[in-house]
Amino acid sequence: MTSKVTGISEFPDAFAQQRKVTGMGQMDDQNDPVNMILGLKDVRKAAHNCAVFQSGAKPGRIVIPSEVAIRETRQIPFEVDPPQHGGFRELLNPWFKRPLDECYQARLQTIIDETIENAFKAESFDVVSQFALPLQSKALTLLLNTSMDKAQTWIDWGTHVFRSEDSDLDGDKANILYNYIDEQIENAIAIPGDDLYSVLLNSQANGKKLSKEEVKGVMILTFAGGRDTVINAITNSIAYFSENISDLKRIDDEPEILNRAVEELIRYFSPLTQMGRVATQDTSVCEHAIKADTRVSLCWASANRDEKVFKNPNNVDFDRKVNPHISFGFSHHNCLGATHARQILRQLVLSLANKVAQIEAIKADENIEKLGEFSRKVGFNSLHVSFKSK
Ligand code: EMZ
Repeated sequence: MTSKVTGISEFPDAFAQQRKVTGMGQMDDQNDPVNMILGLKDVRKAAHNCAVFQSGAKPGRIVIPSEVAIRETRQIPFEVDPPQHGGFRELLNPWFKRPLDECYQARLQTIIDETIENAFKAESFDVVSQFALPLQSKALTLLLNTSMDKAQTWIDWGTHVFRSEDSDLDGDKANILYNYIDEQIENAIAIPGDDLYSVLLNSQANGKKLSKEEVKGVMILTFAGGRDTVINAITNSIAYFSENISDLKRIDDEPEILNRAVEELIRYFSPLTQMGRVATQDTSVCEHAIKADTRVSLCWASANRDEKVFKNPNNVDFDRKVNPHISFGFSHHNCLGATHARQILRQLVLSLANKVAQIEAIKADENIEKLGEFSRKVGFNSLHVSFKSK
C-alpha cells in the first residue's frame, strides 16, 4: 500500500538560520511585538529568571497570539509568578499526577481502545476531528473526574477554544467556554461532587480559600492549554507513523523503548511553539536589548532543534538516549498537564503498535503558523487516513 500524500511526517525547523546567526527572532503580534529567544540554553535561562521575565502580566499577554482582547480572567497557575505560583502548584500537582494511578490508566485504555476500534470500522477518517479531538475530550473527563457524557459538548467546540476558522482570536467562541465554566462552577456549588470544580472550590492555596474567579482561571487553563497541543501531538504521531511504519513495529517488538520514543516524538513535534514573558526591567538577551514592559518568547520549538544540544536534531531517533527537550516548558512553569499528556501518548502509541499494521494517508491540510518572518508547521487542520488492522 503506498500513500497518496507524501512528506507529511516531516516537521521542518523554521528557526535554524536565525538561531545560528543571532539567537533571536522578531515578530509583531497585535502591535505588541515579541523578541523570540531561540537557543535552548538562552530559553532555559530566561524561563528560570522569573523576576525579570514575568508570567503574571496582564491576563492573556504572555500567550502568543495575545489573548488580552478576549480574556480578563487570569489563568492559574501559568499566569502567576512566584511566590503565589508555588502555593497554587502545591495544591494542583497531586490532582494532575492522577494519571499515574492504575485505575485511571485502565479507564484511559478503554477510551483509546474504542477510538482505535472506531478507526478500523471507518473506510477512512479525519484524524484531527474524528480521532484526536474525541480522544482528547474523552480523556479530559478523567482529568476533571466528570462524567463521560460531558465530552460531546467539548467535541462540538472544535480543536481550539479561542480560535475558529475565520479568526485567530474569536471572542464569541471564548465566551462559550467562559459561560460553560461559570455554569459548572455554580452547579458544583449547589451540588458538590468529587470533580475538579468541587475540589477546587473547597481548597486553599497560599493560606486562602480559592475564589470563584481563581477556580475559573484554573479551569480555563485546563480546557485551553491541553487541547490543541494534545490534538497536534496525537495527529502528528499518526502522520509520522504513516510514513515510518517500521518505527511503530519496532515499539511492538521492543515495548521497553516506548517512553523514549514518545519523548522523541514530543521533542520533534514541539506541539506548543512558544510561550511569552513580559520583561519587568530593561535587560538583554544574546546582546539584544529588551526594554521593560515588552514581550519576549521562550521558543520551545526552536530550542528543541538546537544543534548545540541535539545531534541530528531534525531526525526522529528512538535511540536518542539523552533528550533534554523542553516541549513541556522549563523551570517553575513546566507543564502541569504533562503527566496526563504523556500518559495519553504512551498508551496510544503502544496500542497503535499492538493493533495497527498500516496507516495510509489520503489527504492532508497542514496547519502552518505564521510568526513574523517565520512559518512553522505545527500540525494539521485535517488529515485523512485509513488504518489497516493486524
Ligand atoms: C493558554 C495556553 C497554555 C492559552 C500551556 O499553554 O494554551 C493556549 O492554547 C491557550 O489559548 O489561553 O491556556
